Amino acid sequence: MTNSKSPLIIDETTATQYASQSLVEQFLSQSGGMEPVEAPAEEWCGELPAGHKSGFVALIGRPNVGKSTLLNALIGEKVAIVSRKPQTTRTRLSGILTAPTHQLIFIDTPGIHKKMHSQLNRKMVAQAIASIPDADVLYFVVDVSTPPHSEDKYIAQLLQEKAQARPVIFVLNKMDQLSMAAAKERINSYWALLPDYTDSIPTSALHGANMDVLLAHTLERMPEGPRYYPHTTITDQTTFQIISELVREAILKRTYQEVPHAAAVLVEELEERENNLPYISARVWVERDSQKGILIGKGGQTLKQIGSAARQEVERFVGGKVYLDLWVKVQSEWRDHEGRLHELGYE
Ligand SMILES: Nc1nc2c(ncn2[C@@H]2O[C@H](COP(=O)(O)OP(=O)(O)O)[C@@H](O)[C@H]2O)c(=O)[nH]1
Ligand SMILES: [Mg+2]
Repeated sequence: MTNSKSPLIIDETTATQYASQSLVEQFLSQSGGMEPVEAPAEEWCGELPAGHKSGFVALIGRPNVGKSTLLNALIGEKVAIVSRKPQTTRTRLSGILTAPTHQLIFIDTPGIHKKMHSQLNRKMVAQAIASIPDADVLYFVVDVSTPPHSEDKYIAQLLQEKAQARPVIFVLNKMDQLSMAAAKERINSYWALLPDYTDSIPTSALHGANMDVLLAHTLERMPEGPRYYPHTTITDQTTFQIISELVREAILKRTYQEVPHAAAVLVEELEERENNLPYISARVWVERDSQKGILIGKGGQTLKQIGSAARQEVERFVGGKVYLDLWVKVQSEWRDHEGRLHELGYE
């Protein structure tokens, strides 16, 4: 598909506005380079106000600290998938927050960790590290529900080396899991990792707590600048990529051990059928026959559950009914195969 590269455009309010426009129409209009049909509200027209600020914020941290949850909470839309499993996020992706006076582009990154077994792992960590010098502000996201981990130390060192003059904000996440009694000592132990941090904000991304404070502190450190994206764009991911990720999320939530890490999803088809229902066909790759067996389950039960959960998420995202077909295919060693990684969009 050549036209699967256009960024996802979303209406001002919520994804439910998709209800008025089918997934396919929207997809085709994007790929044709057409402007959104509705005229923008007055506040989005004309010149930017004096002092308009904009810039990039990179979310850096070890796996599972809540970076993707934080991104979704900041944007107010689900643009990144989340799971309890480490290494859920495989690529660098953006969430774009536009207001009349500013535009912040948040870059969610794969977690930085040291066990890099596969080519995919190496690419994931390289992407996270590469986003450091591109950012105007860095969030060092940590999970205060546990003491600092050796990987937190490693990231602090990386930030010290690569952040240069860029402000680093400590995001002390999962505060909802920390008792008052333990808080002082715990937070001090994180601050000690990077003594020259610029700012520090306690958050609970899961509950959306302190997002406004974090945003205000971030804006203070943003330079004046243009609006880089139209105000309707909330992520750089394409519709195809988001659907693949939603399917992968359903897999991550229902499989264990090596299966989640061995699974990749490729949306192969998206078309309108006679009954007006968008038809989506996605192929799930695993690395071994045994994993295929686990994914399909007894009498096809597991795949059925995954398909049903994924379909509901996709329907929520597009704001209407869809037909989702999943196919499982064994692609041995795809995580170490350059061509296959490319096909999946893992650059
Ligand atoms: N209790 C609690 N859990 C959180 C919070 N933020 C994220 N989580 C959970 O932590 C897990 C990992 O989150 P995720 O955003 O995928 O982490 P990432 O790997 O850093 O992107 C998920 O189960 C989230 O629901 C938080 O503030 N409090
Ligand atoms: Mg993530």
